[in-house]
Amino acid sequence: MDTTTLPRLTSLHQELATSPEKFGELRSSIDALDDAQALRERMQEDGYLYLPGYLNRDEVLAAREVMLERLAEAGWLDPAYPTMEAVAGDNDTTGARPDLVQDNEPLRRLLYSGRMIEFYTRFLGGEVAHFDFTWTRAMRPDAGTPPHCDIVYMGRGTTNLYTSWTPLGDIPYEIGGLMILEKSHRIERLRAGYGSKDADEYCTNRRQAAPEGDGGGGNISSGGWLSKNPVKLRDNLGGRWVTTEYRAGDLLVFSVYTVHASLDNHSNRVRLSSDSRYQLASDPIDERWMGDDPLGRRMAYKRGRIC
Ligand SMILES: O=C(O)CCC(=O)C(=O)O
Ligand SMILES: [Fe+2]
Repeated sequence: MDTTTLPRLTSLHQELATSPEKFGELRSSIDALDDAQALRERMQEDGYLYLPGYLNRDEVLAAREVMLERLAEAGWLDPAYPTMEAVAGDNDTTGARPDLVQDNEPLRRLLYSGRMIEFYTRFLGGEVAHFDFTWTRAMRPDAGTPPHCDIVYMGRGTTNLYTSWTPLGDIPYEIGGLMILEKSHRIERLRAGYGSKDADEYCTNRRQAAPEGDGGGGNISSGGWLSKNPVKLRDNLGGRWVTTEYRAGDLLVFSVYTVHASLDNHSNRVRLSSDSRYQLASDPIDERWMGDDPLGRRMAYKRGRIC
């Protein structure tokens, strides 16, 4: 990769070093698509599979359209531009918008039937189940998502569990897509430490024990994040941050132990993407993300323990 032509890349406002030992492009696994064993070996080696153009671009754009019409109605977009351009309006709301999958048939079809399920059936080697909850995101021009592993939010079922991160539109560097810390799923001390925690557990023996809210309470940092500093984190753990300029139709799949984060959005547009989760139907599933209203029931899953 010719890193001399890259724009300035930041994550959480920190400038990423783009020297070849610290930064690179995602490796495409589209050549291994028909070979389940090769796909598993790549996942084992790198912690992710990048499948550019694997999904149907028109289906992705149909899902995008439903989302953007809804954001336009809610006043999130600048009405001076065509809705499909997703130019951000004059407000500061951002982040998770789980409502954008509701009554969005094109998005449901994209994520939970057809090519997506065909991929997982081959990759996992059996009947596939998915979480009912879908994380849909509308990220305005602002900071990205801090580094984390998904296991801390969804580790109460099988750990043979994978995330699909699906760009719902073209996401060049300036809009800021997902980045993966290559091979981080194999770092033993990370798996045994942070990777063994649960964002919904809190420490009953600590004064700041706080069952409310999103993580914290002595067990794990608030929000469940591994770090708020992607540059220092890479310096400590080694490896490269890898990412790309995504196109609608691309698919990125990664394990629940793989460290990931996102680039900041330096454009004037809203970044649309979704993350959804898949496993074997025969494996135990994390009940927190099943049913109609997982966020509403979140408090019921808080667990206290002595740390
Ligand atoms: O899209 C993002 O900024 C974060 C996505 C993420 O954390 C995930 O797909 O698990
Ligand atoms: Fe994540």
